[in-house]
Amino acid sequence: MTEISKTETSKKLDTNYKITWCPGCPDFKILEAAKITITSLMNQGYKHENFAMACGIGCHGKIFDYLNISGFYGLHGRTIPTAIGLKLGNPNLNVIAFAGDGDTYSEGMEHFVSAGKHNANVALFVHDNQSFSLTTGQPTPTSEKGFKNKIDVTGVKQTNPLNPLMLAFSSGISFIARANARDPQHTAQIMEQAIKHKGFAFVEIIQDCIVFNIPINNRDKNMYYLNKIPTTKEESLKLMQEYDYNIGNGKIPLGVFWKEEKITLESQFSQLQKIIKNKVVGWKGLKR
Ligand SMILES: Cc1ncc(C[n+]2csc(CCOP(=O)(O)OP(=O)(O)O)c2C)c(N)n1
Repeated sequence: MTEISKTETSKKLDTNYKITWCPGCPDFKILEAAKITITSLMNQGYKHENFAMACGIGCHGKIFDYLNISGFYGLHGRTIPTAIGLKLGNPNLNVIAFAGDGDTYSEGMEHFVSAGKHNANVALFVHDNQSFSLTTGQPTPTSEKGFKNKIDVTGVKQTNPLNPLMLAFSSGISFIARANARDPQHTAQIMEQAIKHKGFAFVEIIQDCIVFNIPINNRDKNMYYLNKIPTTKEESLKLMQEYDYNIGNGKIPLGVFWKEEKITLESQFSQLQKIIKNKVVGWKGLKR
């Protein structure tokens, strides 16, 4: 992927909606990374009209208004099945799901776990700010131990936060990666690999919440980049466990932790093969 600056992203991806994220929120950076990724793919021949997104409800979900691709602004917790539905509706689409950590690991947990089993060719980008931010900062499964918030003023009582990478691995998800929202160029590189992966690709994006989860902000000094994809399960699992989602505990590796080829969901439906073969895009050509 050649580096594309913020100002070089395709104007086709812009919208006129007023952005209502808090000034300084890393959601701006995730939007920037998504625009860089799609511009890069369009430069490689991918068509603008072939991209589609599904978004959850939450601060992250507002990206639906700011990124000009088709899609479905769905329900909180149902981002993954909505994305899979889009893919099965037309398997020629490059389907991206933008979800929150509350959305994915709390109310939508069962869909996340099933995603690995079905392996639809969809890329899931989770904006993980370790809190339910739109609803003013209640704890999610990845919130750090002792996280103080409005409903738990003395801090969350738990052993440890959920490690979503480990859950993805045990659910059989075929592409597992982590990125830092504050580094949109690296995030875009990971997003591009996720979209190109043939199967369900999960990218956990570490994100600050500058209003409701102050202690998690700016963990860059603990982060480092993996220079290759681990080839053994043991190596992958070891790297996934380096960071336990408690602030200040250990190094935070970024990059691709796991990648394997598996049969995809859409390739197993005989009804979809004609659409795939004829490279149909748009509703007209979808008549079966
Ligand atoms: C079915 C359903 N359950 C709950 C809600 C309430 N709700 C809306 S946004 C939100 C929090 C979103 O948190 P997260 O997914 O982590 O996204 P963030 O706002 O942090 O980006 C919740 C609980 C809802 N709108 N719909």
